[in-house]
Amino acid sequence: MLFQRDGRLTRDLVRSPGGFGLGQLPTRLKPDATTDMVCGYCSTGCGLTIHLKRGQAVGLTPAADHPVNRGMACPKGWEALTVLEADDRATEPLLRDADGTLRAVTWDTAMRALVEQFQRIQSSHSPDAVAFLSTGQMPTEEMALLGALTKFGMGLVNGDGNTRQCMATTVVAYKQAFGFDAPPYTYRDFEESDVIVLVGSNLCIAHPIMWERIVRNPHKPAIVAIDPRATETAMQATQHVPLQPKSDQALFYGLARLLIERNWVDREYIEAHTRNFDDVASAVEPFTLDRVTDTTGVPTAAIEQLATTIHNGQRVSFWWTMGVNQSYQGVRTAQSIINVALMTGNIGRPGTGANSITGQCNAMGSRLFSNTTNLLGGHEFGNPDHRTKVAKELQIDPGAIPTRDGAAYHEIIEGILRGSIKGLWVIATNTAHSWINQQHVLDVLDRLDFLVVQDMYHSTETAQIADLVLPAAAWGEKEGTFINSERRIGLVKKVGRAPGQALSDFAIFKLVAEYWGCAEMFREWESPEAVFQILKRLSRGQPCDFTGITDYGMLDKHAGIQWPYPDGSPAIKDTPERRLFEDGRFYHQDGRARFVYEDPRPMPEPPTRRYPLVLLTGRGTASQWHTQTRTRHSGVLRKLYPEDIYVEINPTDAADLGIRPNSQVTVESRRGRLVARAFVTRSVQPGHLFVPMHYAETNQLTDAVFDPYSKQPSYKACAVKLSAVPG
Ligand SMILES: Nc1nc2c(c(=O)[nH]1)N[C@H]1C(S)=C(S)[C@@H](COP(=O)(O)OP(=O)(O)OC[C@H]3O[C@@H](n4cnc5c(=O)[nH]c(N)nc54)[C@H](O)[C@@H]3O)O[C@H]1N2
Ligand SMILES: Nc1nc2c(c(=O)[nH]1)N[C@H]1C(S)=C(S)[C@@H](COP(=O)(O)OP(=O)(O)OC[C@H]3O[C@@H](n4cnc5c(=O)[nH]c(N)nc54)[C@H](O)[C@@H]3O)O[C@H]1N2
Ligand code: SF4
Ligand SMILES: [Mo]
Repeated sequence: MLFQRDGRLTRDLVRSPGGFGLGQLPTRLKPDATTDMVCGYCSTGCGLTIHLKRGQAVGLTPAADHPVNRGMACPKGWEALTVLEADDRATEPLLRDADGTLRAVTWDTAMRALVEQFQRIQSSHSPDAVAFLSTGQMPTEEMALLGALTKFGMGLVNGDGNTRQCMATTVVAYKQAFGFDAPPYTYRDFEESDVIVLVGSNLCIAHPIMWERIVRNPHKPAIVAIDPRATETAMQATQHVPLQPKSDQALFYGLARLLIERNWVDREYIEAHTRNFDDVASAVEPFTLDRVTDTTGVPTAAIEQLATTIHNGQRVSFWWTMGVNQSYQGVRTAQSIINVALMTGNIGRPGTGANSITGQCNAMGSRLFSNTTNLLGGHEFGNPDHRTKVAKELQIDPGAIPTRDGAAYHEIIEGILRGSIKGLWVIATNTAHSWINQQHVLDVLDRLDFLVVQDMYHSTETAQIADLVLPAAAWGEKEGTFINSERRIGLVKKVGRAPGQALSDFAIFKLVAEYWGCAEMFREWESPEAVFQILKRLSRGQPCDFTGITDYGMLDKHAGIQWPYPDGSPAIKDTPERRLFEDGRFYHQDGRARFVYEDPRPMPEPPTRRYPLVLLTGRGTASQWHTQTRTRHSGVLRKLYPEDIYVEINPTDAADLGIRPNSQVTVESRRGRLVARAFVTRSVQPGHLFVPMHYAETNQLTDAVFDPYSKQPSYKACAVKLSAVPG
């Protein structure tokens, strides 16, 4: 028993090791030494050396010999400990009382309220009337426990991750092309390429340490940045391709056509390792240079230059991020890039690959083990053999496993609107700021009977409208593993105590299991490391098999280990970095990768006379993280970014509208409007605006449209108008 019903925490809980926020620091750390762990912000997964005094973190430095960051860190990493100390840390459970005020309660009251409300909703509506929204920013073990608890223990079907906003497109693109969701690269590929093509990826801001790896490339690589904006990355590239938003698919079809026409493709590779080439080759025939120039706005000579650069390269790597994924046609766009990598044989060799860069520290853990879009371990809910396998490993009744995928994020939101979802549990994500078309979201969340928000701060936009706030321990206050962009499973450790009564998410899920009455099902899930062992078993025989990793100690020793690493793999020292598909075998049954084509579709909301500009959104600075709940707590970081919302405007548009630099302007879409400071800059093209996503107002403008296959929101382009604020 973890907990006494009178609300006091038992000694078991207080004394339990790293899995819980409260209590002793883990004995395996020497009290006055240093220890390495993975950073908790972006998916790069830098190693940070934590300096301890009496077992508590007192400072950090980037880990010197770490295979990922080699002694470097970005400002967020340097400041990772600072943001843990803040006045608005959630320190006790808060329950909204009859007057509508959030008041502190004991954990016992909080747990009873959660169970009572969710069970009441389930019995008066249906089990599916309660849903959850989770994250790519918790350790894999916590995500897996949440996914198993809700779906196997509490009878929920509907639960999704914020990774839907971010990685869903690539997941589908990889599954269809390769047969499994598997980013094929290792970071060394950044240093081994002679041509690096970045598509909709602003590394200098979003993944600064990956950019540093490119800077260390000794081959003087050609660097091509394909982005409508002249981003910090594009400014340092050898070629910037400033295309019109959402025209990448046409561009890559045009490139494919040109490469085929000039016989610059690798027929041998295509023959031996792929399928559907001929179909795709004829489908791209209409994408002539003139047509592609017309669609993309990129001069013919620049397209030819890009094709020539790809052809001349010996080791060409293609990398993409949100400029591709966040689109109404993201999956097919990602596959248009994969097509070009496959047809030129640029995969499975050093310095090559069709490489999607992930976003959050544990996006990859969420993709494989959150039990949302896949059944634990990259299995499928719809596959009876997979359900039987998972049930056997977990020693549960196969009937407890849902036979279908749950609703996607936007379907959950629509379910609330329709009244079919009445209870929502939001964990480590800030829906009321980050979800597309935010005004609508606030209205939707308001319709819930019961909203639970589990966060490390009580001040987030979503926590403020919750009925129940559960205070969570943060990175550095608990244990577990993250999986980074290159599939490296790395360790996070408990190097400080969580404030007040805050508990690790792991401990909160265990408590919910206890109060819900399904704790027995999770007896073996007693600590994060115990769950690591369970997940390891579940990975057996899957492409992500990591059965060769004995325990956390082994991860610690090697600064993380990339999957796959099945039982019997060679020693890590003999294969320190590994890329996929070196043998030319993909995960489809026939071992072949697939070319995929579909006609590009028109923009859902093109500019019109009333809304003549295209609004782009994305990351603003290397010092801001998403909805700013964390980064705004560091004075150092605050000095590095503009406090108030701003909009990037081309000088031509500014002059046309009589807008002076730094004056106040209004940006308005069909859904909402915001007032921002005018940042007049040539980094955006005439006809485009850019507003960073870090300010709460941004998503009042965005348009809720989605990729049909991945259901990922299209955050990056909608129609707006701009005007000067009088006076
Ligand atoms: N500092 C910082 N770093 C972060 C994050 C953060 O919040 N702050 N978040 C992390 C997360 S979760 C993610 S997902 C990544 C995101 O990393 P990125 O995807 O690199 O960042 P974004 O700025 O969202 O988008 C990248 C670029 O896409 C361009 N773009 C827009 N539309 C199009 C288009 O149609 N075609 C092309 N080719 N480009 C287009 C934008 O101009 C932008 O420069 O960053 C991670 N790293
Ligand atoms: N317009 C526009 N909107 C976008 C995007 C865009 O490019 N443009 N990008 C989208 C993308 S790619 C992403 S990934 C999303 C990100 O959107 P969100 O996930 O909403 O952003 P975060 O601010 O990272 O929210 C994470 C929350 O978890 C809390 N937290 C941190 N660690 C823990 C923990 O260990 N436990 C618990 N319980 N809580 C914790 C933080 O305090 C914070 O409130 O935004 C999306 N929204
Ligand atoms: S690049 Fe990413 S992982 Fe590295 S220190 Fe910065 S935020 Fe952390
Ligand atoms: Mo993301």
